[in-house]
Amino acid sequence: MFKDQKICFSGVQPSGNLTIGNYLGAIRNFSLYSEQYKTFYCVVDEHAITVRQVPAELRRRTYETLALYMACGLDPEKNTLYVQSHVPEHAELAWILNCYTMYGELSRMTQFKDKSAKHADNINAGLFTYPVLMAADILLYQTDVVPVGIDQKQHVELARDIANRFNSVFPDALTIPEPIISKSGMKIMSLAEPTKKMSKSDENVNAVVYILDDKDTVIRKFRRAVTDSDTCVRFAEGKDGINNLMTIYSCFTGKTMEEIEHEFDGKGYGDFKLAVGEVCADALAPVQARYTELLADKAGLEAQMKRGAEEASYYARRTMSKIRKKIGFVSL
Ligand code: ATP
Ligand code: LTN
Repeated sequence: MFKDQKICFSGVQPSGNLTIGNYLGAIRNFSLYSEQYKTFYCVVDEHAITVRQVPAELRRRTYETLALYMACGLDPEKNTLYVQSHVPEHAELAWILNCYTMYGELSRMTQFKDKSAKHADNINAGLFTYPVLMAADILLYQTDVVPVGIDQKQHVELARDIANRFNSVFPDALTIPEPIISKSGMKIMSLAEPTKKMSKSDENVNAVVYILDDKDTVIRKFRRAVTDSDTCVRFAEGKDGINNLMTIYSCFTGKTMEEIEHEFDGKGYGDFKLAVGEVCADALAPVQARYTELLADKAGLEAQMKRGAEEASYYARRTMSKIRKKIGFVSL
């Protein structure tokens, strides 16, 4: 292995407006790793085209996602921030790993099952092999840790299986990555159907709080959040709506569930929902201000994309030249 430092890799798709699920489950935690690891945070535009995208929107969201990375506190001096399609080795390694991934393994992926139900008119091969591209993203950098939300754990485990299989044929080719799942496998749920993940591609905009929602919108969405007919704020089995709001409140304030129960003792759901809306809106305000500044400077974002791609390419080329040799491709 060629490494003198530990590597951390993660990615977010520019497939929609980012939600507080993406923020709390993933992006907010990314900056925690930049001291201890060499960090790569990628805008995975090649993943996004597994479902139909409008080209102009995909392009716009790619800039926006990069700007949001930076607005959420990722310093480009300390983290490699770049766009997947600018480093063609991702797609190249994905092809190779396709030949070391089994049909049965891919058929078991729950995201594939969900997405193929949702896009029944377009179950393309890319949607099916999506986890192989994700494995390539990770393995290309000889990654040690992958911070993701719990919904992606299965994909990181598949990346480990693929890497182990590849290494059993070509010893020491790839580092075996570990997933890092934030705070007790935290998963932020939809405000309308709290048994479903909050997802940026949800058609019901009231089910989702976007990082860029203004204060009135955030407060209104939380006010309308589906709860239960009980009146007391407590974390308990079957109270999915309240449990979700308590999780969100806890993430933004750092308070434990017991502290929250105590704080809202004797108060109703209305007061609690307003408090959740306020802490959320207040936490998002500085991110939004910074985002607006960054997005206004398109040339600055492009310069960052370029620099990030150059940094990432250096590592990507090292892995690919090693892999090409091991496999038996002729090098010139
Ligand atoms: P889509 O709705 O397009 O499938 P998504 O909202 O799930 O997308 P991704 O780009 O696939 O977002 O995910 C980016 C990161 O955010 C991943 O690490 C994922 O685990 C995390 N994430 C997404 N939604 C949530 C959520 N509701 N709670 C916690 N983490 C989440
Ligand atoms: N599949 C992920 C996004 C993603 C990713 C990655 C995450 C693509 N490549 C590599 C971590 C590491 C998703 O849908 N959230």
